[in-house]
Amino acid sequence: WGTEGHFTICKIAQSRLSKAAEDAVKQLLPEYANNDLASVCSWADNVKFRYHWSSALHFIDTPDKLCTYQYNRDCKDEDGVKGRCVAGAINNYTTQLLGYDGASSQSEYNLTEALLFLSHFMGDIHQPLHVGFTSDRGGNTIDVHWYTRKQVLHHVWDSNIIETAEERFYDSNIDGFVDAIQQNITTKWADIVKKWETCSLNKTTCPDIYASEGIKAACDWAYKGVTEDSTLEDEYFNSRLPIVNLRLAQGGVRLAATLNRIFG
Ligand code: DCM
Ligand code: DCM
Ligand code: DCM
Ligand code: ZN
Ligand code: ZN
Repeated sequence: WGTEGHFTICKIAQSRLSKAAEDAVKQLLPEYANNDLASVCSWADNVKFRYHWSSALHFIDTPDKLCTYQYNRDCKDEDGVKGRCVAGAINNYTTQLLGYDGASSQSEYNLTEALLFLSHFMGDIHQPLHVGFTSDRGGNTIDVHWYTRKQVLHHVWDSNIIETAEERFYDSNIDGFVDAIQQNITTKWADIVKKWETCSLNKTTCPDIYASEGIKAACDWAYKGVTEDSTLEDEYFNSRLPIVNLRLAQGGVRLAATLNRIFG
């Protein structure tokens, strides 16, 4: 996601934290965040160049056209190093944060960075094209038009759908967009939110589930009907916006559920 998507997911998540998780997050956030997780939710994108090793941790490449994800088969980087993908990163930073032992504790890890990475990667794993096909790099090599503008399909899902919704329906105001999703979480989705939060086998977090849903959504909605030089406009926007809203909601709910389990 772009900054707006990550901001939305972290806003939703922080509003759902237990007291223990809220306190731990406040302790771990850098001073300049002013206790606002959403303000640093894109930090991991800003450090991709400084921390070059981290750039492979934002996505998963799955086999072309298969529309399935398997950790052992797919979670590796371009050199084939296992665990170096967004699902592996979520597991690693969750494990690091489980060692958090209160405000004065000493960890062998930088748990501030662990929190910012986990919050960002929980967002990215919910972007369908961050669990896309290998040969098109998650839609990065697919040229399309978003209305009249030249764009790549990946960026349409990272940013354009969200930005167009914000402009059209919320007066270009991100808070209105976030509020609308939060309304849906307590009404339309109230009954299934518990399922989103639940993790199999008493695990702390379940990135394999989130990634499997992601590649399914990529095939059913992101790639579907799109070819090189397609023009994507109202029909695509109106039919895909509900999927973007759902994935942002799930990302926020699951980030909160994961942090609540970590710090509970
Ligand atoms: N892992 C996972 N799903 C799998 C296999 C492993 O989530 N199908 C997790 C368990 C560990 C981490 O990934 O936390 C690294 O596992 P490994 O060292 O087995 O690759
Ligand atoms: N910073 C920090 N711990 C983090 C992230 C950032 O101490 N986990 C500090 C490093 C920089 C400043 O905040 O001095 C701004 O970081 P950035 O440019 O990465 O946003
Ligand atoms: N990306 C992806 N799958 C890939 C490569 C990149 O999902 N195989 C993501 C990471 C960024 C965006 O696409 O969000 C652009 O990546 P880059 O800057 O590496 O072109
Ligand atoms: Zn992206
Ligand atoms: Zn990212």
